[in-house]
Amino acid sequence: TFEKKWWQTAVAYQVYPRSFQDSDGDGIGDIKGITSRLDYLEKLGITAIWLSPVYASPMDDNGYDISDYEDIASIFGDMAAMDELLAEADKHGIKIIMDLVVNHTSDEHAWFVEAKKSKDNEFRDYYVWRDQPNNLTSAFSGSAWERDEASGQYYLHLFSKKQPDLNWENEKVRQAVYDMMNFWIDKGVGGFRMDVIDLIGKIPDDEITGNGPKLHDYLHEMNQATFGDKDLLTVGETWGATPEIAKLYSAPEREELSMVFQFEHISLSHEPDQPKWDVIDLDKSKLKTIISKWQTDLAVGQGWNSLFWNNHDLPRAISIWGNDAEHRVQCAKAFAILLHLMRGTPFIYQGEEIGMTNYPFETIDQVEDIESVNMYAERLAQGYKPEDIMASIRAVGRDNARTPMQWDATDNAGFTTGQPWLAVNTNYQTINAEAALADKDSIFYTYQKLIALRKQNDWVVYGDYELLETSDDIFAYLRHFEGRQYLVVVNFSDATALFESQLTGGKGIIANRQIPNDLTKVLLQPWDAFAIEVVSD
Ligand code: TEU
Repeated sequence: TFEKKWWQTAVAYQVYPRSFQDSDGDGIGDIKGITSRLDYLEKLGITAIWLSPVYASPMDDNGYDISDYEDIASIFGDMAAMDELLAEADKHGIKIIMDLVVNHTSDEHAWFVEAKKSKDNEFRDYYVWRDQPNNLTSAFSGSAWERDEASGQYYLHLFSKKQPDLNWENEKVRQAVYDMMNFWIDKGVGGFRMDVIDLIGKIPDDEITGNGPKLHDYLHEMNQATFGDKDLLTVGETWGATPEIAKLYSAPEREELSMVFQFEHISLSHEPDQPKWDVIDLDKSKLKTIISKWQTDLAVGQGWNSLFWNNHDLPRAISIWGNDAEHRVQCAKAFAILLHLMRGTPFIYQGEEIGMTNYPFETIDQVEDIESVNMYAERLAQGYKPEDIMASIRAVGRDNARTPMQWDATDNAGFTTGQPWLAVNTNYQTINAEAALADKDSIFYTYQKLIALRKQNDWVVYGDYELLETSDDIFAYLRHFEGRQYLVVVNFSDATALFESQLTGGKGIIANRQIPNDLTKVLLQPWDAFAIEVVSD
């Protein structure tokens, strides 16, 4: 027995504010722009928005470097606009999940400005200072330690130099974070997405960053001090989670988080322990094994899964693993059907629902992302050829996901009347929301239907999962719920494929081409996908 939660039936949609909708012509998306698109999101059917950071920030990492957690970046609007977004979203039945970035602050945050003043400043110990650096490296290239001229000491930054790491061992830091969370809870937010939360228990001297010994103590303490008695969705970003670790976060009796984002499937784009930039072909059989392991290991009542293909740090999934050219529409629907009929809370990244694609970056001056820009300089210095570095950025650079949302076929895809901060993908005249809404067979309506299916059917939310043995190109699974069975079959390839079974089909559920009459032999065209109730014998 288990308690049903609203966030188990929810479907969330990630908004990257900078690239969603500009309302004032400065070329940068903003909060009023988001509010103006709530009708669109309600039509899609989503019930929560994960809002990437909108807080005050010098924007070294597009807002993941926060200088004031209780203020809004002026390029995005102000607190009145934020309050309006919360109120309007509520009217549309949509909860706002705030991005909680508390592994680090901006170096322009008042705490760090104080901390830098002297070794005995009362905020000094809010951050991590050492007399000597060790071998820890930054996710954005180079050492994770930066020398502070005034004191001669080094501060830790696991991300950019402008993102000093907070010292979670300091109880005052933890209390300040909890107070800030309660400020937002009091405003009526629906929950938090917790940025790199698995790093807060780091032991820098032992070069331990992820999954430190006190991590779960801190999260339980946070839960009790903030959202524990509220019905909020909390999702931790945990690059280092295994299913066992995910249970520590999400088992209800542990009182930590609702769920985590795990990246085991995503990390198949490169060899383990190799840089993400050295991209390898997808091993489809591993993809099935990994996804299936997460589906079965996080049983209902013992933990909870999130489900996603895309976010603002990743390439567009159909571009890296699917087909974003001649089979783009069929492929985007196949990815959607495959993921949205699994157990867990799905997260859609803006533009995914219309099949947006990677951007054909050719030169580094077209790229804004600090991770890509720093990697480019580092690899150039190491002797890599510019064209090889650009090939990596084209494949997996973060700006692929950050090009402006394509709303219509007018200038700048309807994103802005000004000069967009990052180029609009040239395919916007065919790939845009207006065109999708006008075509009843569009990717948008496949997502709309999948979201509705989840709202209406407990088997989608809670059913057990069983992978079926097939050829590598086919991804097929059964869901079992209250004596009924549901079959999902996807041809995860550019070629035709044969699905064979001894099952007898019943009522069709969804398909991107057609529901087969006979499940004994089904010839699937590239990226065909269908779901059908199975008549048990
Ligand atoms: O990302 C965490 C993180 O580790 C990323 O740097 C990730 O490794 C990389 O993008 C994939 O190659 C989170 C945020 O989602 C990201 O946007 C921030 O830049 C980062 O934290 C720092 O806050």
